[in-house]
Amino acid sequence: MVFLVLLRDMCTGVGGVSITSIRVPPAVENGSAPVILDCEYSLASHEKQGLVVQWFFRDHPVPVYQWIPGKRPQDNGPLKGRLNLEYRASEDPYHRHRALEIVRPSTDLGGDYRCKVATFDNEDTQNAHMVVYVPAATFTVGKTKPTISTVNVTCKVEGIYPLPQLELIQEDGPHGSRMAVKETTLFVSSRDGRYDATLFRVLEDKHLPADTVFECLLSLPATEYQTVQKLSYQPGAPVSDAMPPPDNDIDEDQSHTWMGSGGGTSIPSSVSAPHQSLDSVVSSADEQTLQNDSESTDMWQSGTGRGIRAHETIGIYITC
Ligand SMILES: *[C@@H]1O[C@H](CO)[C@@H](O)[C@H](O)[C@H]1NC(C)=O
Ligand SMILES: *[C@@H]1O[C@H](CO)[C@@H](O)[C@H](O)[C@H]1NC(C)=O
Ligand SMILES: CC(=O)N[C@H]1CO[C@H](CO)[C@@H](O)[C@@H]1O
Repeated sequence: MVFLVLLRDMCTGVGGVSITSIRVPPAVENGSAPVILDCEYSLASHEKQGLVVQWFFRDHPVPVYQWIPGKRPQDNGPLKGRLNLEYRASEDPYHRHRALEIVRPSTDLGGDYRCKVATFDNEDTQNAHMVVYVPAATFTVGKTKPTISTVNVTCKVEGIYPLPQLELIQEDGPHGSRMAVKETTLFVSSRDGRYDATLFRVLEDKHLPADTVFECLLSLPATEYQTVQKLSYQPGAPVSDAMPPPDNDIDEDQSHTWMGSGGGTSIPSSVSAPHQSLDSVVSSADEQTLQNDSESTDMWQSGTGRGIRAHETIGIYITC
């Protein structure tokens, strides 16, 4: 008995102040209602004197918030003027102003937050991340027919923050299999602190089943934000075109030509990593663009004089 009591006393003595939970909303929309970032801790009664609660933001070296019981809380740096300093997380005088209330969260206040609770003898810290996002202003999926036997499927998003993830998915008919379309090309630009992104892939009709549905999946990492746009597509000649669809012989010929020189013209059947970030897509697209020239030249030269159009087509498939 005596031993146990001793042990417990030692533990509270050694452990001291300890953060029991940090509660930060993982994602909030830009300009939304006030949010609370809370930091709960346990405190031994002998530690109450000398308690300091601080919040740090991103890599700012000085705290953006500090509270010492009995004193007024102070805001600082990027949080200056952005907090409701009257907010009370608790009526307990040693816990009262431990939390931040951000009155109007905005994108510049997204990032890592660290709560630090210190007493004369001990301290504890914990981190949490908050994303402040801007939903897409527009998000569309569209198609064009660069040639009679191909389709260019394009996902386009405008005015979103932070960098989104875009994925193109091919669905074979309403209840068919779904797979991520690989070897897509991505362009990203930014204006006014928000991103525009375009993702596309040129596919050959002969590799697509009737009633293909293309799905563009837009999401923001670390948030619940996710939205989908769909497009159905009938492979074959353009509907408005009076010409009959290309017959099978022609298809076969082209297929042989391209397979023979490129060797990789079929749609890959495996599924890409489900949520590749734009960063990695951009960089892999870049690398692949660098590769394409030499490869397509090699491929082209290993073929036997096939004219500009075939060359371009090979280029497209090898590009990514
Ligand atoms: C977030 O909203 C604020 C206004 O509340 C605005 O000034 C800012 O530009 C917005 N951020 C982005 C990235 O659009
Ligand atoms: C496919 O569409 C994208 C986006 O609209 C465009 O940038 C690209 O040039 C198009 N490619 C072809 C071969 O039509
Ligand atoms: C066929 C093709 O897409 N060629 C491009 C390959 O990448 C280079 C850049 O390294 C471009 O200049 C080519 O147009």
